[in-house]
Amino acid sequence: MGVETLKVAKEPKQEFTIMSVDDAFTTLQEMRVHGAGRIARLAAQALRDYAKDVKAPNPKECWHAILKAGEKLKSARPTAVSLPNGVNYVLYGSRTAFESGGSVEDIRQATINAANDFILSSTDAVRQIGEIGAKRLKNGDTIITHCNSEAAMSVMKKAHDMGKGIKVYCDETRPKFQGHKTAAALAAYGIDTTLIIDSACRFFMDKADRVVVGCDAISVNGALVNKVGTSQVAVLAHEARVNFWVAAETYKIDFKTIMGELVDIEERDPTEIASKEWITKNPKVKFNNPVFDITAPEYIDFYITEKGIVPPAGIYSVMKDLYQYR
Ligand code: RI2
Repeated sequence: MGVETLKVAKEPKQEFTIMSVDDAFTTLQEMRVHGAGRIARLAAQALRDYAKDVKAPNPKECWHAILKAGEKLKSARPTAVSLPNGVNYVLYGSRTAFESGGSVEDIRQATINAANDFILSSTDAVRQIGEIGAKRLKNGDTIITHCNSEAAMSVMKKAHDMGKGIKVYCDETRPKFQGHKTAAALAAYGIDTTLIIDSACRFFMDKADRVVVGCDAISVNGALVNKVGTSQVAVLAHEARVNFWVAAETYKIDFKTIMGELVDIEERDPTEIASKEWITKNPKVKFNNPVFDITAPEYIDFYITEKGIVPPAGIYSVMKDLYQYR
């Protein structure tokens, strides 16, 4: 996605109800909207709608107000890099208008255009990933998936559309059981879908041809950050000699990892893993609820991106091409 493509006439389809920046922040934090791509699009939409109404006496205050709103949205969740990358893409549009001497109206319009451009490109990336990934699946393949990923589901849905007769096992994906959502969506689409508990993954791995999962962040060395449990699935796949594929838009590459910075792993409330009552009754029990983990590049066959198939070792060169909007 280049900023030179900002001359968008088209408004994207309204995916989320219109909400203020504060409401979008809370919606993201409470995971009422989840999924790395969707949270980025929700933040871009909230920033766009903020820019539509922002009142500022001069360009500097307009840019600062938009920047502040963007910073707030970026802080809603720490791990999925799609969120800061999506917001930064929009802010780059606003900043370019401000730094080139634009008026309040120019800055507002540039923000709206950049947000629409991001939303359209993000949605289209999911479609392209589906097309590219589905071609790699074979007729009758059995797939294991983890959590609830639009990009991974796009691959499976497209393969189904192509008449490949695939079968899918969905891990439940504790703590929030997002695999239930995946299973419901794939079954409703007509795919032969089975819901399994997370700890049955090894049992079913012997029946699988590949694992296809989504992605929250990719580090420069090709490591994957995704919903907790993904790394266990990858190790099991490796041991059973089953392919492990990751469906990921390129804006999930985390630029800061090139400087050796690590991806923050979000830790969420213990009530996601035990009831309040149980926690109160067992005061000596400690809790940890990290919701993402890291899969080493050696367990990943390739990333399916909107730009094509990329092996983990190829992530750095994709990152270099994307640097233009940082
Ligand atoms: P898409 C989700 O995170 C899951 O970890 C999923 O695999 C990933 O985002 C990518 O999802 P969360 O927001 O962008 O549910 O492919 O914590 O939809």
